[in-house]
Amino acid sequence: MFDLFKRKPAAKPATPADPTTDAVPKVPAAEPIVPATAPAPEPLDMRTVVPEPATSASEKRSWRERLKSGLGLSRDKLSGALTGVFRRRVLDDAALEELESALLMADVGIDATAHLLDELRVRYRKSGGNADPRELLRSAFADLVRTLEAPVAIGAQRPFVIMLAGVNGAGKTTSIGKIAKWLQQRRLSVLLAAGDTFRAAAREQLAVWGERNGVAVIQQSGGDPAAVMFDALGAATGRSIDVVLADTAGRLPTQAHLMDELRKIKRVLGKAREAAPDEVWLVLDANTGQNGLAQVKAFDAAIGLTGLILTKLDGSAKGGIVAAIARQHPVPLKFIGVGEGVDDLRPFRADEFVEALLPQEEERLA
Ligand SMILES: Nc1nc2c(ncn2[C@@H]2O[C@H](COP(=O)(O)OP(=O)(O)OP(=O)(O)O)[C@@H](O)[C@H]2O)c(=O)[nH]1
Ligand SMILES: [Mg+2]
Repeated sequence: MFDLFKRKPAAKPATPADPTTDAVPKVPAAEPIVPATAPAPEPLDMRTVVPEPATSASEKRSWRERLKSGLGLSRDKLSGALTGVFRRRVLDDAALEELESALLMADVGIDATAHLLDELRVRYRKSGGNADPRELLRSAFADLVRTLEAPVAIGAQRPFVIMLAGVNGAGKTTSIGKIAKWLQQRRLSVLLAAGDTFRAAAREQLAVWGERNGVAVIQQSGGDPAAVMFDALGAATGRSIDVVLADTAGRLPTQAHLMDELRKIKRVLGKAREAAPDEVWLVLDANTGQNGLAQVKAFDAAIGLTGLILTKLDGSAKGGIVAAIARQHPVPLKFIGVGEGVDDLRPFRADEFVEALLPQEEERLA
């Protein structure tokens, strides 16, 4: 179905003398990127949900197991603090107090904690005082974080451009490597744009991922990251690539000049292909906990986020941050990462997540 939307290989688009200026590059009329005979493009808001390849039951189980072990620290912190509540099975004031401190400790945040406690009170009352607090918490938590669930969709535009940003060391480059493989497994061709031009090591790191997956990497030593992006989109168009993953250098939202550079990268992508980038994702390290929320707000204000990737859940007890984001600054959570392996990054599914974070009693005791 993706072939329907592919552009025919076109001549490499003309590159302006200085692609990093804001001059709009001109495509010669004689060499249109989309030939006149090409099928009419689908409306821009048409979204194509990336299909799941046939996965064996054992593969599914293995992801659930990795997710479960990845969320172990967060689960121990949350469930450990709640054993008394769960054992007594009564939601009285003392239980609500215990719940409050457990949720705050697990980085759920003040706002989401208050919301969850309200929900628990209402649901408990509705049940006539019969409901199990553990089940109530599971369902209220799942309902809250489900609001962040959104399928990864590759629209009709080619090349479809996903730009990634985030603070230093959040996991951008490794996530790109993992997502490249994930997309290839779904029969989408991928090209990587090495927008981190500052460090040779950063380019090499992306090149290694490219090599591992047999994916082209467009890079430049030094120079302007926006120029790399422009070249990458030209190359992707010429090669009929489905998806360009654009890596950027890590930066703090307080570094105004670097945030300006990010805006410029985004602008230049839009000049290389109309309305690009199609997605702008922030990569968040789960260890940053509540500070991650500040990052979401700042990057969203600067470049308009369409998605999040939450990495390193395996090394952190702060999985509750997902609830805080859902409550305070919701942005679709596209992928979650629970390890350094290539298969340790998968789309976020609320039910799976809650199952791993707050398992049912029988499973926990198993
Ligand atoms: N345990 C664990 N480690 C991860 C995960 N995701 C990334 N990492 C590790 O985090 C480290 C930093 O990852 P990078 O991908 O280089 O981070 P980056 O955001 O590209 O860093 P800069 O480009 O320097 O800003 C690497 O050692 C990764 O292997 C994860 O989900 N779990
Ligand atoms: Mg990097």
